[in-house]
Amino acid sequence: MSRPDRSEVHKLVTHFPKKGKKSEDIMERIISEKEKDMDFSSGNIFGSMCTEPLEIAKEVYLRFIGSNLGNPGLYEGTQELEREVHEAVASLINAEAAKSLSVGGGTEGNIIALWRARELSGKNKVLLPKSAHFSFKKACSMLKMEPDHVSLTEKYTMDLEELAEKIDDETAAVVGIAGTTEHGAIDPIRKIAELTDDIYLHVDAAFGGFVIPFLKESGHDLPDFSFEIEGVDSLVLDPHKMGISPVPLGLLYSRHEDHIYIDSPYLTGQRQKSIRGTRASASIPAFWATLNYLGKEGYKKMISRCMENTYYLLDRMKEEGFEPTTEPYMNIVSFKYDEPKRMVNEMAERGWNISRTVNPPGLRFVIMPHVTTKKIDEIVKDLGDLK
Ligand code: 0PR
Repeated sequence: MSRPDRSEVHKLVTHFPKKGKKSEDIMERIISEKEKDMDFSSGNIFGSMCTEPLEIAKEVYLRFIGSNLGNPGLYEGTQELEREVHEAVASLINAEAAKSLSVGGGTEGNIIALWRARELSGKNKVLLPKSAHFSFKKACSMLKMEPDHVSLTEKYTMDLEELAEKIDDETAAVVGIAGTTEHGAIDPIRKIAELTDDIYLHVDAAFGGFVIPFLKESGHDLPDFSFEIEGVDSLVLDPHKMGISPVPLGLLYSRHEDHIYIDSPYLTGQRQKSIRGTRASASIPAFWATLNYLGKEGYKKMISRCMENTYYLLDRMKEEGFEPTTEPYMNIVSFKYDEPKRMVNEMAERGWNISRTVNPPGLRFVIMPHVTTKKIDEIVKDLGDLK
């Protein structure tokens, strides 16, 4: 292990102020730094899975700013709202009978799911599609599990034949994705479950979990992905993505009794099941407010608008000569492009945030609720200029 050069470390340290400063001076600096951050309300962010929270969510967040469900006995009100959030979301994904846990997001949910799979099976091989988010690399590295990536079909979903060949006695878990990071593709979870029998099946629906149920209700023909499929053991979905909750908030549902926990005798709660100890919990009441404010109708409308805008972007990009990598499943769309890094950087110089895909190289757009048709017209024009 190499240590950083001490003189280098020293150069980076800002001195801790000797005396307190005036709040006006503090705020002046804070405001000037905040102005450097990109803002969802600018409409220029096309590369993020998050968006501007509702005003009511911001107000609620502030009220619960000190809330910490790592020590739940002190926060009975937060706990009650958490219980209601878990139940409400369970009803979207047929998880009424499942155990639930608030987590920091898809990453923590995926790590805990694989941890459980390893403990249950005593094995360490993980089969997952090549489209899986990089959080699984972290999970496997921490848990000393062996990832084995399954190829994708031309629709960017996991190849079932190859999966069937790879499943063996060493397999601890199979992972399916409902809404891949790069293309929004949905793996055929029902068919995957037919292959996994008694092998742990985890579904990463971090993004798609708040999209697919509402699109299905609006009449879109999308596959099942959640607990209506008997073989699904656990599923993570993130309110802080398409649930438009303030960060950080993910929800992990599991069919099994909780078998992973640590005793926490000094605290009001006697055991901890998440990776974090102290957990900033203000996003839970803030999300409770969001889902009560929008209701199913509100989410359906919001997501339908995102889909209309996705198809609007698709058409405008085609007119400009860009070819989509695949037809969009949801409000993520990418386009084949040979030099995505250059384009992402040059677009950033013009004030736009877009991201890129690796497989295949391309440009990726997430059409979140803050994106407007006016901004789509503007961004497509700039992309055309820089092509
Ligand atoms: N699973 C999937 C399918 C994801 O797309 C992501 C995140 C995760 C798990 C991990 O979720 P957390 O980062 O919440 O733990 N995908 C986004 C990405 O890496 C995360 C993101 C969010 C990136 C906001 C940028 C941003 O501004 O692209």
